[in-house]
Amino acid sequence: MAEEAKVVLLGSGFSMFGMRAKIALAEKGIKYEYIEEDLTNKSPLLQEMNPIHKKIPVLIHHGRPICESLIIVEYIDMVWHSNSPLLPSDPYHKAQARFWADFVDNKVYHASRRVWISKGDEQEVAKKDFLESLKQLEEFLGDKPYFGGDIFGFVDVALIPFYCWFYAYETFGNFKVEKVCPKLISWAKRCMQRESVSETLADEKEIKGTSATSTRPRLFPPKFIKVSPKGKVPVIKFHE
Ligand SMILES: N[C@@H](CCC(=O)N[C@@H](CS)C(=O)NCC(=O)O)C(=O)O
Repeated sequence: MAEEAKVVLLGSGFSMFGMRAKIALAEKGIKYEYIEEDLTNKSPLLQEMNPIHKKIPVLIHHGRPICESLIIVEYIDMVWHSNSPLLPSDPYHKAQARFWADFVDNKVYHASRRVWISKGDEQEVAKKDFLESLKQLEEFLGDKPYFGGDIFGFVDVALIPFYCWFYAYETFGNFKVEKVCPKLISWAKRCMQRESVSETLADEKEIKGTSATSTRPRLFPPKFIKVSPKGKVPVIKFHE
């Protein structure tokens, strides 16, 4: 592979956003170099490639950076469009998929983070918001196998990384997603049958373990910066 044509992904630990990019690359069968970032000591490469937000994931293709996980997934889908399409070609269905992926970021993620970092009454409100957002997604899913219909696609990629975080949210918030959203859990188990997903998602107990103590608000403490033994990525580098 010519140096400039190389595909490189900057990711970190248990990031659900990084997992989205990994799943999309795996769905397309793209070989890439994975670089694990220490977010407590960001590399010059990350700062150069994402000078605005300095966040992972960043996809580097032909030496050029693409930032923001949903934009990365869409880029991967456009560049490698001949196999496993993730976004529908129909403009209305495409707009709908983008709407729900945005909903995952703006509703599910924010509520889940509040479940994670808060306590008491604040956590009760966060739990309610989190479950309500999942319920709305479950209603959109309906009886379809995947959010877009019969084919695993964009909204599935956007949401499924959160599944490995459910156990931690449930433990800290003392609730069960399955009780409220059984169809959503069946959908998640269906997604887990795909190698792209099962090989990417982190171990739920390991995720919960990162937060058992006062480190909870720090999602990615240095000692947990490692590559999951399940992660089958072509090249792994660690920054010193
Ligand atoms: N909206 C961004 C969110 C990315 C994000 O929050 N990344 C976190 C890791 S999960 C990060 O890099 N945090 C470092 C920081 O905030 O300094 C996306 O979808 O890519």
